[in-house]
Amino acid sequence: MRLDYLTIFPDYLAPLQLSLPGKAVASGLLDVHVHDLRRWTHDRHRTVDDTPYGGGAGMVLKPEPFGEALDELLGDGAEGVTVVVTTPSGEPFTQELARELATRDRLVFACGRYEGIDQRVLDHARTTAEVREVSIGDYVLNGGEVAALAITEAVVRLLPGFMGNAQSLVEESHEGGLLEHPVYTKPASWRGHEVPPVLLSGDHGAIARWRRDQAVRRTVERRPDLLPASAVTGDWTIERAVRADAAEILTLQLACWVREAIANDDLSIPPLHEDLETVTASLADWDTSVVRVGGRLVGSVRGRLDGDVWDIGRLMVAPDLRGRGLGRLLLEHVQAAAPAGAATYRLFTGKDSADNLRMYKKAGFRVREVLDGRSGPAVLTKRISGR
Ligand code: 6GU
Repeated sequence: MRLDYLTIFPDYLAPLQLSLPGKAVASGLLDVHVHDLRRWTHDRHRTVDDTPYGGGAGMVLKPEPFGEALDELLGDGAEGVTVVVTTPSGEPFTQELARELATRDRLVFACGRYEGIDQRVLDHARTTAEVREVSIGDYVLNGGEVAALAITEAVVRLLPGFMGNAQSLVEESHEGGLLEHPVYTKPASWRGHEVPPVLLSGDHGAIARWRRDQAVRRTVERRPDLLPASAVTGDWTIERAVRADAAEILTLQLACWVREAIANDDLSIPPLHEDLETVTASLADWDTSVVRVGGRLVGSVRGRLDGDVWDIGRLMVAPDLRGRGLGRLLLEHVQAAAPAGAATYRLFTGKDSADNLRMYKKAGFRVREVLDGRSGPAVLTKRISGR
């Protein structure tokens, strides 16, 4: 892959010669060219900027130097070339965009400075090449050079032959849609802090479940925006229930448990017989969460500690939104909410509620017993990993 950088601070890009990209250059995988934008100026002062039309603070990078530079670098044929313009007003740089850019033959980075580059430079470049205006996050840097370095590193490490270990690429944060689980190495005990025992157990299944659990926990806590928003259409929120939610919870509960009653041929199940007062009172006893999509309450779940057991109950999803991962999301959410004292998750469902049983088993729950009564109910439990 060929990489070109247009900048007024070429020295800023010196790190490209170091470490991993440096090695890739040495091996011929990368062909790196850093260009001083002032090479394409023609005046004595080598001017690259001017005041903005329409007024305002700061300076704008003039069109002529960038225009001539891109003419020279792109030529006529810009097939397989993407011009990456680094700017805080660009589209967000993500792992997905890194993967896309890694497929290109050549990237030309135009590093912005000041208030930005005259827009006509980008409009004109779009007539011959793909142009992507890209931002690396919601903060403002003085210039796009550091952003160009960050983008370069994320892209180049995806090139075939660049990383020794392809599996380590797959396991990393963002490739699986979740943040990465915490990692540990020897010694097993350090300054009174222990490595979670499950990692020393040699039980690969238990280790995989624990890691997945930790990844979900971290994601719920730090990056709820990464959780499967695609599961539902439109904006959704998951929040702790308040008293004002009780009426909607009751309505949803009735809608959901009629189906349960039919599946299990049992009209006696408690959720069908509660009134508003009971539901309102339960909000004080349980840690209840509700999901809203476009303002509508479409799902709920609750958890409560009983000794060292985290009891999970009333997991419900509006009938018209089933099958979109909302139930799974709620289940992950309520598990992540278990307090430190909890060692086991426990929940109940009808012994003939096939969909529920399937989801719970997939999430690592196992049926412990089936209680007396027409609908079962089945008691499912799951050990909380690492405890
Ligand atoms: Cl790409 N450039 C600048 N100047 N600031 C930024 C950025 C880029 N991404 C986030 N902040």
